[in-house]
Amino acid sequence: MGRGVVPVDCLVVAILACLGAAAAATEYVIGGSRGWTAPPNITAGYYTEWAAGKTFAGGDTLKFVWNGTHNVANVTREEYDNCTKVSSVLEGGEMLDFPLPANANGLYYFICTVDSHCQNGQKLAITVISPTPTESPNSSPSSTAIGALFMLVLLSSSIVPMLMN
Ligand SMILES: *[C@@H]1O[C@H](CO)[C@@H](O)[C@H](O)[C@H]1NC(C)=O
Ligand SMILES: *[C@@H]1O[C@H](CO)[C@@H](O)[C@H](O)[C@H]1NC(C)=O
Ligand SMILES: *[C@@H]1O[C@H](CO)[C@@H](O)[C@H](O)[C@H]1NC(C)=O
Ligand SMILES: *[C@@H]1O[C@H](CO)[C@@H](O)[C@H](O)[C@H]1NC(C)=O
Ligand SMILES: [Cu+2]
Repeated sequence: MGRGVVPVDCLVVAILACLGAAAAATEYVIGGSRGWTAPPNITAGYYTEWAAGKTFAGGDTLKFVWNGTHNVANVTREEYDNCTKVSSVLEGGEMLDFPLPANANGLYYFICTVDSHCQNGQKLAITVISPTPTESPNSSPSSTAIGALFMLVLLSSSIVPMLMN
């Protein structure tokens, strides 16, 4: 059993090192060309759909850009769910960069506290994965690694036949 497990662990470490090197500081313009806005310019759930399938890593920058009156508040899960009008907002004059700390890990929540923008869908929840996770007996880093491994296997099983044609 041990013999089977060790090579897989080595592979996982190599893949993570690869991902870490490849993922050097991406800048994400939140919401793409729509920017950071509220209905009628977006539909409810727009930012959830926008974030789906994107990988956010420590060191990346979240770039919020908007027209008109909006703000950015970095909030807790509960405040995100409740659209709580927190007093601590990041003001940016239609632009705000939020650099994710290099060791950022876990969930980050952002809302706009202007009027009922948050209730109408101007809210963003993202999962951040640090490219250099600290060693931990906790199972979440290894399930992340296994997820990455599955992705790689899926990718290579679709790329290799293409290359062989
Ligand atoms: C802001 O308005 C300008 C001019 O209409 C437009 O070109 C730009 O795309 C808008 N930006 C956002 C983030 O909506
Ligand atoms: C919708 O977006 C356009 C351009 O992107 C902008 O000019 C307009 O002010 C926005 N409308 C609202 C209600 O935010
Ligand atoms: C943003 O929220 C996270 C999670 O609650 C917190 O660790 C971090 O210090 C906050 N950053 C800023 C700039 O408010
Ligand atoms: C969120 O709403 C629930 C139910 O209305 C309330 O019990 C809770 O205190 C609220 N939390 C925050 C952080 O506003
Ligand atoms: Cu707003």
